[in-house]
Amino acid sequence: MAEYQNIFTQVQVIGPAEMGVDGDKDWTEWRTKRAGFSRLFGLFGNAQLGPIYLGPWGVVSIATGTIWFVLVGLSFWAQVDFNPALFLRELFWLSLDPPPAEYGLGIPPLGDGLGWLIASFFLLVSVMTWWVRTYQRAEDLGLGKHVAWAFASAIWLFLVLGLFRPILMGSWSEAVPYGVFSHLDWTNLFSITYGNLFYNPFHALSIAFLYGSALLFAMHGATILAVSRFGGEREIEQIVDRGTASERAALFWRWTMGFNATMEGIHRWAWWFAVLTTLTGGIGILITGTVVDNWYVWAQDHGYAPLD
Ligand code: 07D
Ligand code: 07D
Repeated sequence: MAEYQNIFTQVQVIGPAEMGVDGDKDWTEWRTKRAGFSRLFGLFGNAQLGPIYLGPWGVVSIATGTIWFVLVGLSFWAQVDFNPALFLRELFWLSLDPPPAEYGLGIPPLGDGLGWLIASFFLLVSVMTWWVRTYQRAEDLGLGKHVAWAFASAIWLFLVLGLFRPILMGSWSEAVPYGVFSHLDWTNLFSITYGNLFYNPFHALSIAFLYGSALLFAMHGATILAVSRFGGEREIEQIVDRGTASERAALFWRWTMGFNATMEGIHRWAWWFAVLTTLTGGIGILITGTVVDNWYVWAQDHGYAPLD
């Protein structure tokens, strides 16, 4: 029996599948009936796959997400005249674009943005229903709604980019195209059009939280791995009955930088940094072109870009 287990030595117990708790509602009914095991998955996480809870919202989300994906794919196929070789070669450069500016918020003809509009509707439904799912699964398991609210922050940026800002600007043409490089070109053009996004303080905040998220994730991941030899990855035990692992982890940081987070608090730090990345980002995008037309000029007006 291995005493100290890590990713390579972990004992993968294969027994009868754990089918989860039975609920008083229709939980069991909406869960798939089977579960399998994968040794490979077991190296990275839990070896058991399934059962998965579908439910009405899940089914709607997967169905509309698939429709979005297929519509974008069909448009790509049509753009290469249904030639598989061209499709593969051009995949990253193909794009389903929003309608041109002259249609405003109106309905464009097919081939001139209608496909983008219809696909967007399905993507919107898919993302929103997946959010409902994160909320309801948490509710049914008696959890807090932290995952749902964090996801809502990402959805906020997504909605600003593809729905709120285009509506405020009066044109779907403002929205992001569906394509690998086309959406990067859009991002670049957005920055240039509005006078360099680096001078948008909310972009700066978003970057600070994004970098901060990576730093916190590295610090937390490293700390827990470093004390896992003392059982530190068993977070519940460490919270309820703080043992030597948690104690050492705290001391490590207090000795290196004078301050240490707590076992609970570190997760609040992580949650807020991640949530604030897209929250501040969404604010930055929403006010671009609607409130501020040129961030460089705005920075000059506010004394942090040189007057030429
Ligand atoms: C690792 C979780 C898994 C998710 C993955 C993404 C699709 C899209 C559809 C080809 C971290 C799945 C992708 C389903 C396929 C078609 C039509 C999350 C993980 C693996 N971007 N972006 C990417 C999206 C925006 C920017 C990659 C989506 C803004 C830059 C991927 C959205 C701006 C770079 C992608 C979105 C922007 C990327 C990897 C929506 C400003 C890169 C994403 C819905 C924020 C990177 C070629 C990743 C890249 C990249 C998807 C929005 C900028 C294709 C779904 C408009 C600068 N973006 N993006 O790993 O390699 O995320 O691009 O808002 O350098 Mg983007
Ligand atoms: C996009 C949230 C929505 C996604 C959702 C997911 C699916 C797929 C499929 C699971 C990412 C839906 C998922 C449908 C499911 C499967 C398989 C989150 C999203 C709901 N920037 N920039 C940011 C940096 C420049 C620009 C944020 C750095 C240039 C624009 C971030 C640099 C120009 C926008 C950031 C840099 C420019 C941003 C994104 C450096 C281009 C945005 C945060 C070092 C030349 C976005 C306020 C994020 C934003 C954004 C970083 C440079 C343009 C912090 C580090 C100057 C237009 N930039 N940027 O989490 O919020 O995105 O800006 O140069 O819109 Mg930037």
